[in-house]
Amino acid sequence: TSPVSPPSPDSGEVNYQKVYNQIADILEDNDWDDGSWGPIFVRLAWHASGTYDKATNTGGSHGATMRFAPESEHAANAGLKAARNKLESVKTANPAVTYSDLWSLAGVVAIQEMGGPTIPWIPGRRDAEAIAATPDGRLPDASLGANHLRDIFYRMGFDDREIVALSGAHALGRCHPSNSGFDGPWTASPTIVTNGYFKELLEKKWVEKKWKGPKQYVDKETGDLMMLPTDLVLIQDRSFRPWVEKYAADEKLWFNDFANAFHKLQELGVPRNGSEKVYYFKRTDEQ
Ligand code: DDH
Repeated sequence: TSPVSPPSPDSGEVNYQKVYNQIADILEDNDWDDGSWGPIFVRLAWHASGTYDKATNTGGSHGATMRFAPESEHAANAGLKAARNKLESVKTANPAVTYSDLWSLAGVVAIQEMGGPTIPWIPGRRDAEAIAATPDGRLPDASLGANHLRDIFYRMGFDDREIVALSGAHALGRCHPSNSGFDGPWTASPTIVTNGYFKELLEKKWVEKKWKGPKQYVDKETGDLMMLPTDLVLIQDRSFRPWVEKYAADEKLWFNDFANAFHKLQELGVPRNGSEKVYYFKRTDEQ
């Protein structure tokens, strides 16, 4: 039997728009990074869900097993403890909301509040014990190439178009030497969801950064922006590149594809029967 119990039917007792608003309220607390917890909340939701393997139906956002070692100690998850801790106040205020729903919802809140598309969201994830954690190595390694990207994302059930669409999340946030070894933001507006990642990929000249750290690229002109080796793969690979071009030219198309792919990512491995209520949250500035 699975160590993850099936979800309870949504009893309607939790007002998820209220929980959304509570997460939105803490997004710009303190002086986190570029002034927002948004990017790291998106990364938490992604790393909690991106462990999914469709062949064995293991991993995924159901379980929130990143609460426990060894998953919390996996190199890919370095730095995410800050995001998990930051969300504790919302968990305390809403004990009926599972960690796995909370982390997933926090990613949705962050994307919407930072100006991104509406992400349809469904509650009902159950938390699991450490035994349900997946082995290390299921998340992508930034130093590798196109084959690796396909191995990782096809394993979850994504295609090339969805790989490129999801990668556009790197418009947000930055790399931290203390977490990943890499350094710098991908765009000049790291707390706003835009198609800027695709534009920068195509428009800037990317040169290898001269430093002692891991191999990464910086824009030749200013040296202020960065790309990982896996980011550059998207303009080098014949099948990925047309999607980079389309998304750079058409932000609406990217918003649409990103919303679908991020929703799909959040649903991977979550048992559903099709009767669940789908939430479309209002942004705080629309209420
Ligand atoms: Fe990413 N990402 N990511 N990423 N990611 C990092 C930061 C952020 C890779 C590596 C890194 C996605 C795909 C990939 C975000 C969202 C998403 C960092 C830096 C590395 C390294 C971490 C640090 O130093 O703090 C690689 C490799 C891939 C890939 O091969 C495809 C996807 C699919 C998403 C998504 O959300 C859908 C976000 C947001 C950040 C910024 C975090 C922050 O603290 O800022």
